[in-house]
Amino acid sequence: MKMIVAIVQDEDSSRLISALMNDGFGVTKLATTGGFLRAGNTTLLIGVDDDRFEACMHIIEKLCKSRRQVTTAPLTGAAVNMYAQMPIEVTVGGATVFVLNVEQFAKF
Ligand code: 2BA
Repeated sequence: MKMIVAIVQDEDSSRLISALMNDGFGVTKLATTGGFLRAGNTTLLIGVDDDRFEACMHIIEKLCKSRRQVTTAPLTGAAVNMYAQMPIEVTVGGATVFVLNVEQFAKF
């Protein structure tokens, strides 16, 4: 079994959760905040059996789109004085996905 930790954009989260649930995946949604943009995003925890792992990854890849976003993100360190007011453009997403092996799974 694997645990998929998928950080996705809020705009994609609703459709993604619906698609995963319709295919029988269990999903937990967390409201999270990106460290760079300091904007809201969504983190999904999805526990999947090994034989359904690829199907789950495929749904995530299919439904999460990358978007260009302009921001005046709060900068840290030496860059603060030089660039703090300059808008910058970044490409966010589709999805940032971490895959962990699950040692044990129990429901009580
Ligand atoms: P944020 O940290 O708000 O980052 C949003 C986007 O800003 C990133 O998109 C990336 O394109 C850009 N970005 C991030 N750090 C940057 C930096 N130091 N300099 C220039 N541009 C930077 P994504 O890479 O698609 O990441 C989307 C969200 O996924 C991130 O939101 C963060 O919440 C999460 N994330 C990405 N990589 C991560 C990691 N290694 N560990 C944990 N969370 C991660």
